Amino acid sequence: MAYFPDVPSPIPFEGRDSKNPLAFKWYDKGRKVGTKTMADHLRCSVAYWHTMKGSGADMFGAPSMQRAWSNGGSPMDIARKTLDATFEFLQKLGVTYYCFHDRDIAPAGATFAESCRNLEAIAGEAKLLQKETGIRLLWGTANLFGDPIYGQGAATSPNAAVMARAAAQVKLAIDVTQMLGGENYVFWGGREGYETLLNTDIRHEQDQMARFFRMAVDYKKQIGFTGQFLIEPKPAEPSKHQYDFDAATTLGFLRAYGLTDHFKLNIEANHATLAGHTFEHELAVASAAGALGSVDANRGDLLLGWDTDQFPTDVYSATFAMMIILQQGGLGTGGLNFDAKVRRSSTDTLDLFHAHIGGMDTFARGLLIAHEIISDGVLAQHLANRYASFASGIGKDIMDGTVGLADIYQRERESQDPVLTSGRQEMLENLINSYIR
Ligand code: XLS
Ligand code: CA
Ligand code: CA
Repeated sequence: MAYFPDVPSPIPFEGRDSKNPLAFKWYDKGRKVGTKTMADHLRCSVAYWHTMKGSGADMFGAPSMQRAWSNGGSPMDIARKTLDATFEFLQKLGVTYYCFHDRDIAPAGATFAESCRNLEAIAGEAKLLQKETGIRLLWGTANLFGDPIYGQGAATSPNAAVMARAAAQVKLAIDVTQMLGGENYVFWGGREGYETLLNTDIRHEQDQMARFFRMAVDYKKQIGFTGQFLIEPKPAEPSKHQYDFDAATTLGFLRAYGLTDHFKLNIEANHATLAGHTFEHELAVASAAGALGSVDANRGDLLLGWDTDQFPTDVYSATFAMMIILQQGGLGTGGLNFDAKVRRSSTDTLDLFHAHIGGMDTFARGLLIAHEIISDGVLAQHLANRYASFASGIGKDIMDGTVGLADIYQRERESQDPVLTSGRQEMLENLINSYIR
């Protein structure tokens, strides 16, 4: 315990009136909400890349954060220190899960073989720390976007040698995830897209992507990996057009290639807004398809058009998210991964705690409100009434497939006009607000 000496272990819960910045106001891990504890509902997770590896650097400026674990010694020494700092951070925060990319936890070597050895070595040490602390891996993934070889795509590279390298990298990342008991494995295709049609064969690239996923599915079966595969949609950035644009596009792709049974989606709030959707829209589309697997809990900025990956603070948005999650009976093996980074000007390690406390409190509050709304059943009642006309008569006949256009035409010619009923949007919005107190 060396990197966060000023932080209590674990961060206490002090309740809504506390003014202590190093205490939870809403997140009370053992508190029962319905049949599960808050910790079991939310399954919070820390993102290794932002929290432990983030430096504050941006396109206009050098790193702004000096982390004690990021300096001194060889790249492998630094990787070991970072791993120690991670487990200290997780224990002090009182969070059970973390997520990583292969290149977050272990440095790339001079050759691919050396990169693989580095990863195997650090993963072995992570396993010991997990055992010691009870901390678990929510998901692992491979970084298929940082290395310049992936500049024109990884699975969808026009160069077969690059696609093969990406496949090899994913194979080891899945092995390591399995070895660490990872509960999911994520595919995020930041470079799986294109910049210009002048050099791109979309059909070929989509066939490649499907083949890549199929090989992963086969491999998963081969080694008996029981974690859930997740695809994380994002419309753009770094690619101009990304093939996994949003939930609906990704589901369509999986259906087209017969892959639906093997994947669920990891929905990120900021990616939803970049796609021109709300966070809850993406969650609802995934959930309606039975494919909402996990969540990257963060937010964008209304006024900035890129992936700012900020910590979530919007109780309203968290309430909507938790309503969808509760209605589908939870996230299963998934969780809320805070794929979020502190701002460049938040330069202290304490800021990392404040940020996660805020995110966890926001979702804890969203959970409590959503649970109350659902338990009261008012919204459900309204929804049932709104579609009630399909329970009998022509509505039932249409949905049962017992009538077609000609039958309906005969009937409608002699019928009275439909009676309009109000959608009651404002009343429902007020109702939601009445629960946020
Ligand atoms: C980037 C993505 C990435 C994935 C994991 O925008 O959010 O961090 O979550 O590769
Ligand atoms: Ca993400
Ligand atoms: Ca993101």
